[in-house]
Amino acid sequence: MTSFYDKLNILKREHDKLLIKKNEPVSKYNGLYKRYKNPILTSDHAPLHWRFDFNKETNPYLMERIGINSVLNPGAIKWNGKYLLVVRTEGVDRKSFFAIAESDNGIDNFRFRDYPIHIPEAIEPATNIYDMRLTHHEDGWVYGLFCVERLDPTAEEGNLSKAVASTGVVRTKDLEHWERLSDIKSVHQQRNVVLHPEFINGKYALYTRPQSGFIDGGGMGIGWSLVKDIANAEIIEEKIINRRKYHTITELKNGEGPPPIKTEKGWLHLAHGVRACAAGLRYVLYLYMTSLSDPSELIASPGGYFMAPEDEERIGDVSNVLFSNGWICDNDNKVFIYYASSDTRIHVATSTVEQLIDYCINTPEDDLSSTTSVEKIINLADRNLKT
Ligand code: BGC
Ligand code: BMA
Repeated sequence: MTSFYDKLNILKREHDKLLIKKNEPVSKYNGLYKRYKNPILTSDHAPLHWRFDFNKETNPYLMERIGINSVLNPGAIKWNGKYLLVVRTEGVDRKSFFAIAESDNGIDNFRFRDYPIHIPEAIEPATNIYDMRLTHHEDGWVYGLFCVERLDPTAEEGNLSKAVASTGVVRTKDLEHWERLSDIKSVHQQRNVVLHPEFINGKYALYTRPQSGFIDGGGMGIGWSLVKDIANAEIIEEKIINRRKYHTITELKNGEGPPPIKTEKGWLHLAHGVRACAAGLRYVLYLYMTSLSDPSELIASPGGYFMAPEDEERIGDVSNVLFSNGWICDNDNKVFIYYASSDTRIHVATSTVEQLIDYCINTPEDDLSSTTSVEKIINLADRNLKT
């Protein structure tokens, strides 16, 4: 029989092999981005020392004591030359927490730090926290805005699914020590709140997602709100800057992804759109641009999705979902898009600022009918066939 220590050595060897596995782009071409073959992080990447008790006396069968269910929806930032992700890590108990994983090249060899992050609790403790957006703000701090979820205190007895989503805020100067600020106050439910990286008229600017209920709640789309004090932020006025529409990819919900990238042509935004169908909710990623002089003014709105779940991405805990709240733009304008598939694992796709702008400006808009959609194809076919 294999001894405890032999089993432990095999476990560690297999884990090391997984962590150093090389990644490569897939060959399928669309000119917009390159997907990579392997997920960059899965639950198997979680450190063994978070999961197994390595002591033969207390764990004679070398059992996994604490299981990790999934890794998903990371915030992203380039930090000291590394591609750093703040990963939503979910245990088998369905509780999410944050953990940093880093890589030198942004496409493989991601490795979790030794300990997950211990986020200081808010005055009103939460049941679950998830989906952090990292913003390196011009005030010098790195902020993390994340969803804070609690059972709705007004839920009738026995209804254990009625929840309230609000936004928690932390900040750090070193990605090691996190200071918790007040949760953002709002009369609405607020998931997917993102801090804009620059001051606007001396104020902090937030992308919001006002809803009256936890899942649908009829919010009209991605909002924009200015707040004076980020340590005690309150969303008072909201303007909808990216509207949901009937029979589009955003019919049921949409939400800002990571903080937008500043380019010469405007702010480049990555967001998710959701529609409901017989199989459940389908989440896809889309892009849009807003003006440099007024980041709340929409200037480009390419129709349809930019990325949707493909092949094995379609399957997981919450199937048919792509979600992204992290991307990194390098000095040479290469963009690393980090996204999770089906709430289960994390992938990377790469593109460039130039390609993404070209995509935003030259992709036809959604003119909201089959007739207008087919006309665009006929026009393009005409131009290609008659020249
Ligand atoms: C889950 C999230 C999900 C939200 C809305 C939460 O309980 O943790 O992943 O986005 O519900 O479905
Ligand atoms: C949401 C998000 C994500 C998740 C998605 C699909 O509303 O906030 O956490 O990826 O649902 O379950």
